[in-house]
Amino acid sequence: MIRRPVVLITGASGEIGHGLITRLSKDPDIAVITLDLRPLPPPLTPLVQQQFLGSILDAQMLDRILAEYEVDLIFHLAALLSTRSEFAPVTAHRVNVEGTLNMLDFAQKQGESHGRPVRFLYPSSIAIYGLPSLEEKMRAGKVKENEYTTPTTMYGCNKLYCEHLGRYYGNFYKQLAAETLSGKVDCRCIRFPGLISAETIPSGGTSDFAPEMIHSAAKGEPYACFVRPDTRIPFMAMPDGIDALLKLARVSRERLTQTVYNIGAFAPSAEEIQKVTLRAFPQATITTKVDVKRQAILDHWPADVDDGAARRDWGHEPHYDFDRAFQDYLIPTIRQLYARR
Ligand code: AKB
Repeated sequence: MIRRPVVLITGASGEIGHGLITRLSKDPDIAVITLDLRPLPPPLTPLVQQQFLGSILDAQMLDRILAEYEVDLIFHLAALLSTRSEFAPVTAHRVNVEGTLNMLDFAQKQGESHGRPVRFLYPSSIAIYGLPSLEEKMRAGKVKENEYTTPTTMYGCNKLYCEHLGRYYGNFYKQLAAETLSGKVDCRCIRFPGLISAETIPSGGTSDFAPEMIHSAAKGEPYACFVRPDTRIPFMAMPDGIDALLKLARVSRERLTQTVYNIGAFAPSAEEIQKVTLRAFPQATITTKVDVKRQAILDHWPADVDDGAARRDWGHEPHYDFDRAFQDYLIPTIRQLYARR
């Protein structure tokens, strides 16, 4: 039996999956299969070859995919985000760590069976950082990949550990075995900032205050922002996040000097986001009602990231800065979205 070559996306029904499937579908040479607990939104269904409805924790499901398809590229997007993970840390660990281990093992088996390294794209997060205090956060400015890697959330711990698992599978997997088995998984991690999509609203994250504020304003719903106006973390427009994943997936291994890359675009304060949102939607009502516990999580995340390595090694270059993200992408696309509803 000949297995069919495909790209696999886990967690495909989430925000990144939405944009990624749309982009990949423009390439007629790429066939995509997906694995998620939730079905894809109907407009995306015709864009993929097959949807597997199920869990990354289901070994039988993964064996079925292994038997039917030859996978060279995996975008492992399935995860429980930072806020949700704090309410169910053990479940978060199961999904974020055991699930990722299952997917790395799936990639290893794929690589062993077809003989080529499987590219494994892993979205990590700025949640892996843990700045000790607000003063230090302000002093640190743009943090490098190897600085302040002391996360304070279950999600951050999970993501940091899985970056290491990816590096282990790529370079040291079963290093004491007689035959060399490492090198079958080519893991590439991006530490994402908060992502803002004009088409979808996130859920379960702590950076959600920005997209929630913008979408509420566009819908004409009042919004109580759960962070202080001076809260600053890096953000990126979704199309640039998708671009980064695709760029890193395509670049040849020789160009990469590290497994894990920061990527940045802009780093506004909550107050600055509120100002541009109000300029675009003057009727909006935006107030502040600080949730001290979620605020504490954000106060440990960096004000910005140093993405010099990503720019040098594989040409990361976001198209949208703060003004362009609003003027050219968020405002027009969101207006259209809610006008249609
Ligand atoms: C979250 O807030 O949990 C995510 C992230 C920054 O990884 N958006």
